[in-house]
Amino acid sequence: MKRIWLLLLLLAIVFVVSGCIRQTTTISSEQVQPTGEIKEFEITAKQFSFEPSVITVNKGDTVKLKITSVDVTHGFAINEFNINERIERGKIVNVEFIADKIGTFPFYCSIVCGTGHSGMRGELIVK
Ligand SMILES: [Cu+2]
Repeated sequence: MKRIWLLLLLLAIVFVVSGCIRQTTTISSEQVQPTGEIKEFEITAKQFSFEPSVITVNKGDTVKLKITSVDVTHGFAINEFNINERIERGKIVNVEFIADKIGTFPFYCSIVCGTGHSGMRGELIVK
């Protein structure tokens, strides 16, 4: 009887893990046609959030981010676009990339900045 529960638990874990993986799966095509559109966003990092926390663009857009911190040093990272910047207080960091994949990509603070650090995240949505 115990074995069955163990098996069910294992199945549940596999299910949850595969669900997490699917969330970050991206649809990409080899040929990306740039739309020629430039989407600019000013992002403010502070303990413990990004403002705005959701950025929406279209596939092929050139995305320009101007990121600043108003308190301590933060990080800004989007794994799928190989972005990982150090955002020091009061300095503007410019990030530019082409949104060449469709999907929802988490961005997050990559430098430990205090107790709420792990919750400091947002989303880049590419349609
Ligand atoms: Cu942080």
